[in-house]
Amino acid sequence: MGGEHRDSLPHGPALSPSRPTLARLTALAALLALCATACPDDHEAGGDADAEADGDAGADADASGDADGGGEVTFTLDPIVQLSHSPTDSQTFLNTAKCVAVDGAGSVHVVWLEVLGEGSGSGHAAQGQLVTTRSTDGGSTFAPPVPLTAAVAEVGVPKIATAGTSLFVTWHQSDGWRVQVMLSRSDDGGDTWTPPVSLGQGTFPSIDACSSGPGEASVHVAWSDSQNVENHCEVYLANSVDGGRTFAAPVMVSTPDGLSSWTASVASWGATTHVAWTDERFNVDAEGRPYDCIVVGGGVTCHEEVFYRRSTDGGATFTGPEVRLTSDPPGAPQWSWAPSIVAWHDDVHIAYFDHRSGSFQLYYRRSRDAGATWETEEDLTSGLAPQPYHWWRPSLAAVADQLQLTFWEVDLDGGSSIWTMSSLDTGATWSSPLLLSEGPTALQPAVALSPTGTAHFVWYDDLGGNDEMFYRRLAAGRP
Ligand SMILES: [Ca+2]
Ligand SMILES: [Ca+2]
Ligand SMILES: [Ca+2]
Repeated sequence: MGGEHRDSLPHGPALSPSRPTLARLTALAALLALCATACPDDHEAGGDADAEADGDAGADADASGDADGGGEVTFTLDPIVQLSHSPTDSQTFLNTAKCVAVDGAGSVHVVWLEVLGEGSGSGHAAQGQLVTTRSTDGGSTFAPPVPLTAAVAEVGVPKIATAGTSLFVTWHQSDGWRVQVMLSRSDDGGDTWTPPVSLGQGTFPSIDACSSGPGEASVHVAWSDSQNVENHCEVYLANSVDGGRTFAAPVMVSTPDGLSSWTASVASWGATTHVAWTDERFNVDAEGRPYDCIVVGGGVTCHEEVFYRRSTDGGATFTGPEVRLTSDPPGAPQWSWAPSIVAWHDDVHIAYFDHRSGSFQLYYRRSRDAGATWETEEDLTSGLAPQPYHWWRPSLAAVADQLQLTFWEVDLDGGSSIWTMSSLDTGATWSSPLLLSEGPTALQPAVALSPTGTAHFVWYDDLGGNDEMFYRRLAAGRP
């Protein structure tokens, strides 16, 4: 079954003495998160600093006489760089947030989990250590990995966002009784990190950050948690308006309706905060009865829908409707999993994978009005030939008109490989998939974009013995 056995998703029940590990979804696994790195000042400042990035990212069909020198973007795929060389499994997980980010100085930062003791599901270790590495030359070379934490019990994979030269890393870990969403910050480009603080109870956080001025940044962390509402997950969001120094108490984003809402993904731009997630409210089993994969703990009827909700006051309140983005026929749901959401000004982009056609395919929707309305869904992969066994876990990044999507292909013979697709016209059209990985079982990719359009990909792969982290750059050039 290819990568499926390596991608079981633990959800968010409480850790307690009677339940020492996270429960596991044993059937088709589920997700991975993307969190945008959209930051108005950061990205626009970056673009201004690089005059070559001034032209439209899209192809310029009549470049002749183009005074600004704009023209068709060319991409160069650089060699793969191995980031980890550890005897333990080096992993990331979940497309709903990113493990790679580019800061305002152009440095590339990557975070992952070293699995010191196996956990009960992907993306979580009974004993683990978070590590990070960075490149200060735009991804050409990376420093040796350094620890972000000591060895921690019951810990999840880290995710990262940047605003200016500030870095924010979030993950979950047990305090011995409950699972907490943690955050650590660096205000010096990764030289030093603050001691981790808890933002609230929950698991598998997604994060985005935006700078609104020197020394100012808003930070948004979304997650799902079953420890506050009885036996099911809802989506929560914690916000900071002081560069991550303090966070307001978490607000609930999804409806506490007794049916789970999980795999949260967050993106923000200005005062608008976008949250997407997977929701059980229309799920039914084979007999048509309500079915909640979080409550039941998996099974073959994890047939969710993707939902979206926005806040127009920086995440403080969610008063607008919850928007259903996928719609299977009533009584016949199919898997719709793990949204990845990003925002650039009023453009909001979301990708997810869905089993409605009989295999997992990738789908995309966009909003051009900051999430007020959504355009028709686009099927990105089912028309491709030949078809793999599945396409899994799309992760998006956006800079201006350029979108970068990464995901993995589960082969019919059980291998897996990492791919990317580009859009240079704000998601109107997409390139053919480009193969990025070379190893046998590459999994769980994430992507970040530089202001110039250069894409930075990371994933992990087992090259014999244990998993290692890999990086590859798709460098953008303009005439
Ligand atoms: Ca390793
Ligand atoms: Ca709910
Ligand atoms: Ca569905």
